[in-house]
Amino acid sequence: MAVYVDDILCVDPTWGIIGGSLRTPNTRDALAPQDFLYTLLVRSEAGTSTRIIGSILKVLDAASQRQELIASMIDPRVRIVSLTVTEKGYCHDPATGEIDPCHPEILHDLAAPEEPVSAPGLIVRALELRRAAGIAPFTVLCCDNLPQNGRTVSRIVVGLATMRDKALADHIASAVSFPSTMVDRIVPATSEEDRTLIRDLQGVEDAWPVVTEPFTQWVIEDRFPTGRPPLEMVGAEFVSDVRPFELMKLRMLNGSHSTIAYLGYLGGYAYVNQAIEDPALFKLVYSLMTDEVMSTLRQDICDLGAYRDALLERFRNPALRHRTWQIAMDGSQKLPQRLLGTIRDRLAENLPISLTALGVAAWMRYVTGRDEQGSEIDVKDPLAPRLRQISEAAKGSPAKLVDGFLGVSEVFGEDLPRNEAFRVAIVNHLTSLFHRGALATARLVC
Ligand code: CS2
Repeated sequence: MAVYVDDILCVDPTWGIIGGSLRTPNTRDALAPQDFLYTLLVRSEAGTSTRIIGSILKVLDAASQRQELIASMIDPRVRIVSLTVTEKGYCHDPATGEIDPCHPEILHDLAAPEEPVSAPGLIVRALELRRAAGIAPFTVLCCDNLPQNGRTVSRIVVGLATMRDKALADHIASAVSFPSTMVDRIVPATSEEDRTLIRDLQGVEDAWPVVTEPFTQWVIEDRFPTGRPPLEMVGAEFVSDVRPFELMKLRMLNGSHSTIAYLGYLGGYAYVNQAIEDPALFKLVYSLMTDEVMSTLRQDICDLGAYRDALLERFRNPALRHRTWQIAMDGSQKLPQRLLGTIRDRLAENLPISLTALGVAAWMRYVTGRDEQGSEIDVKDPLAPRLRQISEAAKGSPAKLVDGFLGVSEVFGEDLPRNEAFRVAIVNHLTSLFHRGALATARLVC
């Protein structure tokens, strides 16, 4: 978004971004001394280009600058509040898309609505204050990898407001726009090597450069009642229904990404571009998209074969050091939209699910927290403690592990655990992953 808005500044300098960090002050502390400017490094086999991004006016740390952040959110000049808080930032049940009323941050925000700590809590509070002051609401623009992300966030925000004040909830439901979007650009987490590269290339210290790929795609529902930047002038696509684009991206790119991440990490590959060079993993991901995912998508929005081939090229990008461990994070929040949606659609048609089921089994193998050499895996996931308990209770039995994990309804819902074809496929793959390992299993399946 910062790049798109930076591009717009040439034609319309009245726009800008105020960032809000909910988790840590690190980005603010890094960018404040450099006027919130940062270097964008666009890297591929063809080389590296750099540019300075100047669209961020400031970044506020929610923990220590909460009231300043809320004050910014109720400023009438602020027309859009966008969200890139990752799948786990919505305090919701990934299987149903509904708010989790027992989430610690939701419990906090219900008890202290004027000091919200969650993204939904901040949005409800700001909309409440705008309503009280007679200021038109902002548009809420979700840019995270959630299914029907605008509608999902609308249900979460209205759900929280309903638990506080029915009239406020009705106001939000009727007056606030939550357009859906599909955002696609691979952006590995910034590393020390990136900072060193800037120093070598530009001779400057940049505390938080951002490395990415040349490819970018942003598809947005055009529902901005209080205005928006002319993003179509800088490459964004406005459509009436994002859903087909979102399904294609979440299931083709992100479903493959998660499968590569778990099998690649377990197979000893630290980076995506290394894993995709493994013939077995390349063939597996190619077949997963071709033989299982593509049949669940609308065939008319683009040449899906060409889209698949372009994705594989993007995964191969040797200039991006995208860690399999980074993508493997938060799998409990990602699996439903990345792999389980495809599986449900195919089970409904009595179609094979072997390849997508392997992605799910690889996640289960990964979250046991032990790799194939017996070393500990640093599993980052909001449900990690619970997943660890299930793993310990299973005492190494693949069937017990599967039954334990399938019981996590936030991930698998109520239907999949009852589907015997799904369960058997997962048990067989997980047994193979334990006995043969990830790469041998990938070779066997394809
Ligand atoms: C990745 C995504 O970390 C992950 O889960 O799969 O961040 C992916 O890089 C983006 O969705 C690409 O658009």
